Amino acid sequence: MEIKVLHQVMEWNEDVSAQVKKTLEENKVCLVNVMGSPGCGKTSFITELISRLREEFSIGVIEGDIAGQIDAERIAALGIPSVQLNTDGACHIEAMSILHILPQFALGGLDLMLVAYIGNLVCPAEFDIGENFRITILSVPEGDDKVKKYPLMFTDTDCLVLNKCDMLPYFDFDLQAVEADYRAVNPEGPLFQASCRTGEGMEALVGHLKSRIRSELARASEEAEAAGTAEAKAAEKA
Ligand SMILES: Nc1nc2c(ncn2[C@@H]2O[C@H](COP(=O)(O)OP(=O)(O)O)[C@@H](O)[C@H]2O)c(=O)[nH]1
Ligand SMILES: [Mg+2]
Repeated sequence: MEIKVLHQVMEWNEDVSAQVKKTLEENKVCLVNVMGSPGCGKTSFITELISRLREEFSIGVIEGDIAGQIDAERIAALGIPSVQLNTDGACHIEAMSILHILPQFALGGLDLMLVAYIGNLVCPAEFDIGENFRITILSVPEGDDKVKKYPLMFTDTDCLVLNKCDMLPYFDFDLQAVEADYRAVNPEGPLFQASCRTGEGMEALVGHLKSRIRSELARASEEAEAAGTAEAKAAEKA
């Protein structure tokens, strides 16, 4: 029996993600999507990033979870504006949800929006939420076979963080195998070993992210300037 494959939702999502991108660009905000399994350390990682990036960037956080507001509370306790997105059972975030949430922030004053995606290794890779770039976190206790089993999460990402490296002595986790599997699906993607618990590896990782965020913000400024010049020219001609 032939099975119909429908693409409508994805197309609709892409259209809305373009609106998210436009809103972010107009406000010169860089959106970073942090993805990974439940418990891999997304919120811990965001907390680490906040403490290491807040001097340079003004930060907002969208915490995606199926239910509850524990994580948004963790972020708000740091004095960072945060919104909890509850998907009420859905395992992915729609770009439309991000578009609705963005006006909750004073976007004009923000540089960086961090999104903690719903904990999941299957769906997140398939949904473009208008992000500038993606980080996938894989933590040591999850096992070293995850890149092989869920390749899309590691293909469609701009950076892989191996978190909880402080746990390496206690698990049979083959770092070299994970790196080889990652290279097979994402030959150019940077890979960082880190621990949100000990801070190990965070400096190199944060250095990489800082320069990536800076270049995204510089590009948004250039594009806004170019759009302003084009508008001024059009007004001159009129
Ligand atoms: N040992 C260790 N535990 C960590 C590390 N990062 C996070 N955790 C712990 O892992 C658990 C889940 O972290 P959380 O940030 O809530 O994960 P999330 O569900 O992906 O947001 C918490 O108990 C954290 O304290 C790490 O690098 N090492
Ligand atoms: Mg969390």
